[in-house]
Amino acid sequence: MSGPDAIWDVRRFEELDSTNRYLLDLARQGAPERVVVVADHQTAGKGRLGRTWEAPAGSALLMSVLFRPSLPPERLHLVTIAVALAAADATAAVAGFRPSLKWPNDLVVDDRKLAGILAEVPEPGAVVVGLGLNLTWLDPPVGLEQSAVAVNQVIGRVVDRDAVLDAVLGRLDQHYRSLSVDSERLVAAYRDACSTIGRHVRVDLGSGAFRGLAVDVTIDGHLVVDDGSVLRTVSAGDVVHVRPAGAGA
Ligand code: BT5
Repeated sequence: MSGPDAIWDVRRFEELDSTNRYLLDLARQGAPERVVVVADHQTAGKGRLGRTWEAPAGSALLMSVLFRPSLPPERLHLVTIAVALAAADATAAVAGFRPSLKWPNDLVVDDRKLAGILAEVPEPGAVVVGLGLNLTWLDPPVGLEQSAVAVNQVIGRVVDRDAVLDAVLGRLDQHYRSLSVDSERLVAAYRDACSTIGRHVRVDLGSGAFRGLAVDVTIDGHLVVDDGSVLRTVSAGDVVHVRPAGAGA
């Protein structure tokens, strides 16, 4: 066998509640890494922090991948970074434009969200990373008209979902391998693609929020924000790109 299916165990479904939920259960039953679950439709797609992921049937690439990386827990975010880079590379290869990456986990086009990524840990040493990439919308889901975008809206034509899936898996194989041999190079590629660096941001930590200038991403994939007095390293949280204080509307 050749192509990505030789190195990924891809399992396709018409409908699941959530590809992440399904693969989390498989992981707890001992599934090996590189199992990939793809669904045409999710009835309960998950975002982070209990939020939902909306995707009309057949409109998106909805996939989850199981990894069992040799990484300490504080470096697990690097796997999400590998998936984000692979998704951006695949979009460039198949659709001809390159979305930027908004820390920690979004692919964006002009600040509109094209894709989201959800990483969940089913058991120590394992991580399931889910990707939802908007491909074909007639109309955006209600409520997302201003904040989200799909590939066909950007390029005016429809791309083939399986071509995007194959491209994601091909690039992901390279990025995931480079994680163990040269994670500095992976993070350097992420920094180049990351539109959060250099932006004024509001960081919501759950326990509180602060504003500052995003200045870097660490070798563990964490965001460094200058809050005006100190550099703060953010390992998890919600980030909003904002206008600098004092800037006009
Ligand atoms: C994410 O959460 O961005 C992670 C999304 C991961 C979805 C994939 S699909 C395959 C796999 N299986 C799952 O069950 N999930 C993963 P977060 O950063 O919390 O963003 C969620 C927010 O994005 C929502 O509250 C909405 O505001 C918005 N949103 C929902 N659907 C969207 C869409 N299709 N496109 C853009 N934004 C969306």
